[in-house]
Amino acid sequence: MTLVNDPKISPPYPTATLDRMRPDFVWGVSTSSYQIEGAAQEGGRGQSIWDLFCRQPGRIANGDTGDVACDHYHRYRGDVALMRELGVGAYRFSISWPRILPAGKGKPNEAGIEFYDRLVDSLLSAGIEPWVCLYHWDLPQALQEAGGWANRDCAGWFADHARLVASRLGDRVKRFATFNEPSVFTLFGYAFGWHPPAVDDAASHHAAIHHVNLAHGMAIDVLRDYVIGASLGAIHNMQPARPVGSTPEDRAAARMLDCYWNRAFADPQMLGVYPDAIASRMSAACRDGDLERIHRPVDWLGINHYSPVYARADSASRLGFAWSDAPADAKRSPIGWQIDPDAFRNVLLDACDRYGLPIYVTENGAGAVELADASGAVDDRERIDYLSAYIQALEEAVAFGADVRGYFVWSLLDNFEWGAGYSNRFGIVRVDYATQARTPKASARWYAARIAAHRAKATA
Ligand code: IFM
Repeated sequence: MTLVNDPKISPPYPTATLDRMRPDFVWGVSTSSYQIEGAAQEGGRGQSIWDLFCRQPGRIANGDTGDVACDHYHRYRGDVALMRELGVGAYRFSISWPRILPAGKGKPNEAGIEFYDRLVDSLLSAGIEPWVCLYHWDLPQALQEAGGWANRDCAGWFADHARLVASRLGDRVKRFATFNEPSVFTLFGYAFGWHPPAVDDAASHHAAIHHVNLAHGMAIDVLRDYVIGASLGAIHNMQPARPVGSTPEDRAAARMLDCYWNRAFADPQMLGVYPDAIASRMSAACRDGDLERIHRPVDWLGINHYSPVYARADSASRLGFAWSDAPADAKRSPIGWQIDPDAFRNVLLDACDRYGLPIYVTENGAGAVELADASGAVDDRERIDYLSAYIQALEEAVAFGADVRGYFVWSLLDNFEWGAGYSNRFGIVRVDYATQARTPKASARWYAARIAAHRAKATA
């Protein structure tokens, strides 16, 4: 029985009409290496900055680590079969840099590359297009010890990583993204101290931003050279940055958050300039010719979106803003994230106008602290409501002219949710971490039905 024909799909669930979506609209699911692979000490994998960070007391809820995660390294075949049942056309995953280059550079690890070889082959035989992201936050620890993203050399090491991936997978993979959410890992890692390398230093933070941008441009050039028929993009989280209060100071703070969160990467990568408000802060790291090396032609923009972000004024902040929770009266998901599909529609329209590129929504989803029934089933109606409202907003953006060509749910599986460990679940498929059993939730059945409905309309 396929998920779509399962009698447990019990309308009426709210739905978008899907009438406006292109016939070739891509429906997919996303994951990332450290969040699902596990096998942290197997197959010659080197350590990543997250392996060490998770071992620091108090960093991760319940002391969780990605050591085992969803054991996808061993269970990828079953996970691909699940995706096939969902009917997704695409799977976005990331390459663990330390799995294929244990020291970050130098000698490749064949066993690691073979894992991705097998994964790609298994996806292709299931009729699912692999979308590869080169970096989803798990920097090799050896490179961190050499300065990490604060070291300009890291851009070159990343380009070498891109070359290895392109030369080994580029005969079968055509969709590549450079980085996932660079503003998150630079702000959280180099300014707030919430993620590794857990520093708070203005010079390192701005250097990291610039070197990641440089790495993006260099990797795009490598991928173009090595992959025939490549379709290349970059993935940015884009969310409205709002003032939590109505004072001029809060409004100014929100403008600074907007620069760091939404534009510090997308603007130089796609427009060739840093936003005015931070341009002078970037000048120590930015050398002549760098902006041209960063601003390389890409084929699409990946947007990750969940909810608006908020700033408040803080005169002590070197960034010009302090991070804030959403206002108390905001409608929230079970993990406290604001639900505002209109904001999503507007982000898509704004990004389309600003960058003029086809857009793929590379992440969108809802976190929850969920319990399963005795059979492992989860009736995650709130997630269905969230996904439905956001897909509807996407369709509205398309109706207003946004060139949106695909949508990937975050996430296929419950997984390691960074500082929240395994306590926040984002999967449309439940993972029982004690047994590693996978059980599609109601949202998986709903998503499968949406995909099938669109396919039926597109081929009618
Ligand atoms: O789990 C993360 C993912 O790694 C990056 N985007 C947001 C997701 C949910 O927090």
